[in-house]
Amino acid sequence: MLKDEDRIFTNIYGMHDRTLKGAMARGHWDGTGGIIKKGRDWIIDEMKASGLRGRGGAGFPTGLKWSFMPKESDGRPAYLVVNADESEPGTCKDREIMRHDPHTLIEGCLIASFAMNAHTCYIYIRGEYIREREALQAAIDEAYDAGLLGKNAAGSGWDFDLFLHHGAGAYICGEETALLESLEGKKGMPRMKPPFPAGAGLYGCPTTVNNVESIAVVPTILRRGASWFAGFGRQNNAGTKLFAVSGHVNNPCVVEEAMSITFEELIEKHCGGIRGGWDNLKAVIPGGSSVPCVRGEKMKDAIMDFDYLRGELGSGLGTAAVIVMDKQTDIIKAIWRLSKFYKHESCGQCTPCREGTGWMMRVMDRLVRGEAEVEEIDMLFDVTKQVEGHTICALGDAAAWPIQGLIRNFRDEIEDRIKAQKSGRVSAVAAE
Ligand code: L3W
Ligand code: SF4
Repeated sequence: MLKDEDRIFTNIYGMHDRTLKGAMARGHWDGTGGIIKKGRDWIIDEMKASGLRGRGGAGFPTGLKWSFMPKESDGRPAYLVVNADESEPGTCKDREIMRHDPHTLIEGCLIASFAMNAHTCYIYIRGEYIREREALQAAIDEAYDAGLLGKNAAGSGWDFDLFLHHGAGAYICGEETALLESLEGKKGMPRMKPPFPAGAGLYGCPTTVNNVESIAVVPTILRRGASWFAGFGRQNNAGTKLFAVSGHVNNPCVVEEAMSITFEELIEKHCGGIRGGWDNLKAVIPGGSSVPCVRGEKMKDAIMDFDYLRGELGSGLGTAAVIVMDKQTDIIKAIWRLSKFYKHESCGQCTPCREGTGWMMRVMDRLVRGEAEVEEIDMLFDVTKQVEGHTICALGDAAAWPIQGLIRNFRDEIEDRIKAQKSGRVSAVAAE
């Protein structure tokens, strides 16, 4: 279990003073100007050596991403944009950072922006996060008043402005290019990539979009050293990580742990065990709603990191939003609900996603009630394959993968329900 002194987020439960005074007492903003004076190359090299992989779902190496930004200005301004549009079902970790530990994020914005030659950073925060934006704005105001932001920020010699922008409630604006469109005042519709934002992002200028957690861990990594951070987890899966555990555990929580902790340890140490005991575990979605579910019996010894969950279990760490479902769960209905979500949130600009999400949801709707033919299960799987990889952004994949996970892992349950319906034995759960 991670020791308290190795936790980056020292106020994740809001037990301490979140103001600048409290943050400084907990070690934030300590020597920030000095870190910046070590220079861009040093910062980016340290971030690469730390092994930090993006915490927003894709796990792309953060230092490498920063290195894509132009080293010298070509006349266009560069931007850092922080993706605080946390909307992935099950995901509620960035919320805790912003409302209880906002200075970790603000300090990270300054250092990361400097490393990428950006004098301006925007934090795009989910519209529904009203308390979080109040906390964050108050912290930004305090930082300006203390000279930590603005001209010669934190005595670094770097002029830096930080703006908080409120989203308006669309999940798709969490996709990085849709977010940039929205920030520019347009409809939040994803752009084709390439070009990646590092080449042409906000207002056509070099831009890096990073998740809140990815930026908030930067100051501590640079203060304590890349090798300290790289010492947690396994090779290629380094660091500490916020896990947001929800569903049928005795104590749902957000907790910072070492990457590569086993699922069993995570649940037993922090969540009070599975409701009804381990024999009652049915399924887990280990990384937010976009990754496939895994059968409970495969999860107990699972290593909670990018490579194990994808490589060994065909799922993913995603945002580390761990959704636990016990045997009382109607798993078909749970995945149907996700299908409905993705259909609702599709921006509609590409046909496989616009049409496919509706199509998949309607078949799922019938599967929940058992009112389908067994052959339709394969047909539905086929449709998910037509959507996957054929769309502009990852929402199409995100809609397809949960259904693929359901069919791979719980086909027997779907078939049983269809057979029960045909023989007039439909279960009370399914008929609700
Ligand atoms: C320059 C290249 N940049 C990649 C950059 C790219 C992006 C990052 C990762 O989706 C996933 C999605 C969700 N030159 C580059 C390059 N980049 N190649 O690296 O890119 P990518 O395409 O792998 O992923 P993405 O489009 O950022 C994120 C999944 O995460 N997810 C989480 C969703 C989370 C939320 C939330 O609420 N926080 O919505 C969960 O699984 O489905 O697959 O910056 O530009 N050659
Ligand atoms: Fe829009 Fe869906 Fe296409 Fe993404 S995949 S651009 S959400 S229609």
